[in-house]
Amino acid sequence: MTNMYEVRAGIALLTLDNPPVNALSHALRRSLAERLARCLADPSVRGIMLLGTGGRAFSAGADISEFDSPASQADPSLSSLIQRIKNSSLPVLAAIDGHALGGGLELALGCHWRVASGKSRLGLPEIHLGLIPGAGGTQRLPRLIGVKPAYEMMLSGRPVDAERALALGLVDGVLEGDFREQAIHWFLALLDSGRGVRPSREQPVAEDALPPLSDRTSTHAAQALRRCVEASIHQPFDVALQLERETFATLEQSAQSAALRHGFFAERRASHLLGLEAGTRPLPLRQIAVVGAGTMGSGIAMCFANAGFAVSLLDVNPDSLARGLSTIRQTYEDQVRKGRLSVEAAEGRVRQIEPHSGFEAIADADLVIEAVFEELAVKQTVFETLDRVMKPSALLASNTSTLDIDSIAGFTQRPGQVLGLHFFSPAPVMRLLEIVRGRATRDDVLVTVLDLAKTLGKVGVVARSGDGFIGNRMWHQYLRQASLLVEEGASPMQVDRALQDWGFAMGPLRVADLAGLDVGYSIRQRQYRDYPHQRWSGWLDRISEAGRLGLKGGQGIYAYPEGSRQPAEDPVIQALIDEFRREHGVVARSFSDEEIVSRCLDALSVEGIRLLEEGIAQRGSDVDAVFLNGYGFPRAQGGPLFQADQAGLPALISRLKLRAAESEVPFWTPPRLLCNLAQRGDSLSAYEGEGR
Ligand code: 3H9
Repeated sequence: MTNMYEVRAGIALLTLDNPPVNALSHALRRSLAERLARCLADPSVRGIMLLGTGGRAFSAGADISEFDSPASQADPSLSSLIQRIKNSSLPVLAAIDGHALGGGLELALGCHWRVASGKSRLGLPEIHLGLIPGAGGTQRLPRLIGVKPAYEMMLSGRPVDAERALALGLVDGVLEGDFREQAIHWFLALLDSGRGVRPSREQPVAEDALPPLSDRTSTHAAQALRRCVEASIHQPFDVALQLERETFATLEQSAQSAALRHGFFAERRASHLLGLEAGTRPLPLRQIAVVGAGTMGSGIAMCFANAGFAVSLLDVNPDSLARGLSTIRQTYEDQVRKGRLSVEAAEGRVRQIEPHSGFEAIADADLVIEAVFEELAVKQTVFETLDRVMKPSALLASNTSTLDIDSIAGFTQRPGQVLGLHFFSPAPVMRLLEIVRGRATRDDVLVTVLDLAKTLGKVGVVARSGDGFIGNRMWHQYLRQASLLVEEGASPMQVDRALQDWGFAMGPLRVADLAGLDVGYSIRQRQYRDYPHQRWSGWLDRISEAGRLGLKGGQGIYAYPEGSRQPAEDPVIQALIDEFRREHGVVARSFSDEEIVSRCLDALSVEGIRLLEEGIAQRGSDVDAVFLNGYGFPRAQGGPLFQADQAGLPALISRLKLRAAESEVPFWTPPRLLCNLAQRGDSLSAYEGEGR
């Protein structure tokens, strides 16, 4: 950080210089306070302008990594820095070029004037971290833009663009061209017109009724936010500000906020490859091709079109290609109908997807993603063809969810450029992208696709090749426990409800129905061969063998009366389960919801730890990022390994030993890595492997 201080035509430029996003760390706050004091003592200064460096961000807010540490409160706190700005005898302008978020926007709200460049985004997203704005935002924003819009902006956490900010009165001007020069110009004109210091707290708050919180939005943080905004109407400014400060401090200590902050950093950490050689640069990706126009291939093509790429969609079968294109068109039309996309944007996206039926047409693509039938022999034909046809520098990716990437790489003469890109269904919606690294995959290739994941708005997580990679391997253990719990006495509905009440988007047995029982059945038949020591409960297989396919067939573990997507308990299935228990001499017992949740979570943790031991996952937080973004794990619980840390590793070890004594050795045997970490007092979610 440089201590930049520059005076231009009587305007002191105080630069927020803490790359990459100018988080308001203690060092930056102190440096700003020192420079502010210097300005106020400098007779040549008429006005003070705060601006960010680099054009990426004014500031992304408080330094989240400082939370829970003394640095977050160290003098000057953000609130006291804002107070000094407010009390400044010289007018202060916030010149926003890029993101002004959280404490970054609160800092700007504390300035007397605000201007923004056209590309700026302004918001108070603290709610996504289980927090409320804690440096005056809940009081100053309602005063500036009105109670209702301010409340809605803070409750949704969604930033607004510069144009909207101007319409709301959040900024005083939107400037184009050379932003810094324009901002100086704007400020000088303001000062020359005789205007200057303008405290927002003196403006009254208009009374406005707040809309009620729905079940979905009613979190601790949302309730706290509502109380603070109500205080902005009914309480004096200082009293309400004190309430905000105390509420923020309580929320900062909450388990929910700790979990959400863990999720935030887990997703970002995942984008860094461990053991990377310095100077490794991403390769240019301009032209993209997708092979296979089925559900996955079409969905992947849409991901690229949505992110502004032109993409070739290839299918050698003209009927499949036509079907794929028709699905794509239909999906965009649905989005237009729901008001999510304009007609022009939808048409533009369809045009960005260019259909082809011959490989030669895609030979110049920089990256090709294969999404054909999940069988090694079929992949072999495609990869041999791609290797022959594609330009030598092209990267070849497979969307396989089960097959060995090294075998696929072996079909080519360029194994360093072969990798897995495992999109989840529906591809345009699901945020997770598992990036599967073969033994030979080059680091620059991985860095390239990690960057690509960000461009596509996905969370990319690197996994080594291995059965089920990270996510599906853990998922199968989780589903296996769900099936065993039913065998032992719980009902499918109880298992699903217990996990849903705990926060999962959907219970595992409902997901099995949604994914198709035939899919799970065929995976299990292979797993019985590959892992003979592992016991699944056979009732699930019997349902498939009875011809029930799950949701798509209208009946599976549940019944779906008259095409409904809502599962209903089916007496036929209860009878099938009872029969299965009788045959196997199982006396059904009752389970508490806590027992169900604890056992399913332990299964996820133990398998996640094994993935770390085997080096398939790079770090503990990657495992959490996978489950948060691909499997409906509740964000407010932070991820399976974060949960294990919260409950304490010694407690987990004791539970696993009990489970092993009661039933399955070696599945429940505590992994060595877990014992070592527990002994050292280290945590699972902060564990990092060795990289390469
Ligand atoms: C707050 O302000 C509380 C106050 O109300 C009260 C205080 C008293 N802190 O996302 P990216 C890092 S709460 C620390 O990949 P992008 C991030 O980890 C805060 N670090 O870039 C990453 O590190 P690395 C309210 C932060 O361009 C790097 O910056 N603010 C912070 O895709 C690049 O980030 C928010 O919730 C931070 N605040 O997106 C905003 N922000 O390079 C949180 C980022 O090591 N931030 N980093 O992986 C964001 O939403 C996005 O980062 C942003 C840029 C949109 C700004």
